[in-house]
Amino acid sequence: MDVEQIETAALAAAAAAADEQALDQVRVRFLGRKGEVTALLKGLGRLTPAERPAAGARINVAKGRVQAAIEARRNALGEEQLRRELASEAVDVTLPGRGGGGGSLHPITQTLRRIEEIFVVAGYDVVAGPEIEDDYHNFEALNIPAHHPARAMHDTLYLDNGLLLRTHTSPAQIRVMEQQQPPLRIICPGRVYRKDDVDASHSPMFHQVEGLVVAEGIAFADLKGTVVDFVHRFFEKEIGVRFRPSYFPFTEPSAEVDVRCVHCGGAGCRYCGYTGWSEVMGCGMVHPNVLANMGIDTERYTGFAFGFGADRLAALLYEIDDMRLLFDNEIRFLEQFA
Ligand code: 2NL
Repeated sequence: MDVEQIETAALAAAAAAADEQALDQVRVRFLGRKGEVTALLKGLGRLTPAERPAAGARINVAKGRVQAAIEARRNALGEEQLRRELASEAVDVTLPGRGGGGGSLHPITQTLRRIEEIFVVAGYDVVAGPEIEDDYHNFEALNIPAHHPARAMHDTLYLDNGLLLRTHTSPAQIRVMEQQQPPLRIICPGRVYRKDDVDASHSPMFHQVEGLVVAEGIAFADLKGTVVDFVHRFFEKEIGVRFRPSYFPFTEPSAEVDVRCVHCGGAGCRYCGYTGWSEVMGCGMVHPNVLANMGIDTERYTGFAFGFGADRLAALLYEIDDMRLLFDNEIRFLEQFA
């Protein structure tokens, strides 16, 4: 075979190589140690000195063309491979997102916000206080002296340093009265702690909201109107409300407030103990001793106060029959309040 034929065959073979491996075989066949172009170069020795320069030059041109053709094919194969990879890994940025993953507020947080909204619209300030309290603010100032039987109602959690975890949010309201003279109109939501074992209706930590109004001429009628209006706004219906006489050391007179059972509507069921009513809060006229402890003139000012568990209210609103669900953070439960 002459150089022309070998060059033509080599260029055709290089162009036809389907992959790197085939291309390398082409290189070995023509340019390898025993390759066809190499053989032509070796054959130069058999020519006369006169023939040799022209033939050698021609073979070297052919060798250069074959090398260039192989190199060009290698580049083309590489580009094809890159294009295939890019196509297979292509991301369609115009596709809609997978969505989901958005969080939502815990039902207790939603309930607290709902309660705050109702009172803020009515002109109340929302105040907070420390969860670690001293005996004075949690008990003494609230007309609960040491050894008073009412302290037993409170199953207090004490710290080693003599301080305690507040059993209600009243101490935060005491701290406001220490700083501010009447008229006062505040609510105090927050965590409170009791030495209770966990069951369907008890938790050692729960959320309380207390309210306090102190001004001239405040009467029990104001308390009743405020409580009934709040309950109707909270449940978004004119649910039945009743007041029962009760006792708290920090209010006189005192009352407990029941609403018509949300489960049976008053017919009686296991949730309301077959009474048709659910207890939702305690309240009363602020005891004059409490006002006097704060240096408030009890001849001029009177006040009312109330307190309720926000977790209990959330359970009634959402018809949750076991409060443990509110503290377990089971995602399938929480998703229902998204
Ligand atoms: C309940 C009862 C109540 C109060 C809380 C209060 C606060 C001050 C003065 C007087 Cl600073 N009273 N708070 C009054 C009556 C009842 O809570 O059963 N809570 C879960």
